Amino acid sequence: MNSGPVHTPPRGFSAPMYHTVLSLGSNLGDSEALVAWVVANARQLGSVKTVSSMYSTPPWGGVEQPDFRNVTMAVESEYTPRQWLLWGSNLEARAMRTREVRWGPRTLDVDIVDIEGYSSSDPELTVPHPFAHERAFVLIPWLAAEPAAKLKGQDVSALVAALDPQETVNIHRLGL
Ligand code: A4P
Ligand code: MG
Repeated sequence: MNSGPVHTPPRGFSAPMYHTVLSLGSNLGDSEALVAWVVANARQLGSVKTVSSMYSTPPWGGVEQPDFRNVTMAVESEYTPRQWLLWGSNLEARAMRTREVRWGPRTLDVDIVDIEGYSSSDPELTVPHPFAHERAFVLIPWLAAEPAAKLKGQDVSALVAALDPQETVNIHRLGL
């Protein structure tokens, strides 16, 4: 029986790396600090590839509420899609996130936008995120972070170009 360290994988074995795009949002509490805290948490995992600036975005979805702060970031790690989902919901809980209104105000929202080479229609984890392609608050920061990004085979730059100007005119990049 081998009594060597159990944390070392067998030689030649390597877990798959997932390139995962996450959208972070907040419009309650200290939104900028909360979003920055999530980015810092991901950095601690050593998995952040690229992070957009912070953006101020008008609410999407028809609920009257304050503007959001949004960041889109790309991470690459051995975390599985479910582990990222769990990671995000854990941070949402620590930010005292409550769920009263769908698409309503929140201290923190961590959504999985897309995972390269992976798709799922499970309601618990739908990938790509079903509304990502039409959400300026996701696409504009994503394009800034990853200019060559694609979503469902389409260039994110083309999706941004196709957005209704009324949806984008009040989106502002903050110097953060
Ligand atoms: N779930 C399924 N797929 C995913 C995924 N790809 N990423 C499940 C994350 N979660 C996913 O989410 C409900 C359930 O979705 C979770 O249990 C998870 O297992 P939720 O966050 O509890 O509910 P919600 O956020 O109220 O609904 P939903 O549909 O997730 O809303 P969104 O899509 O998060 O949108 N406007 C601006 N400008 N900026 C924003 O950030 N955010 C929203 C919320 C609305 N308007 C916004 C913004
Ligand atoms: Mg959500």
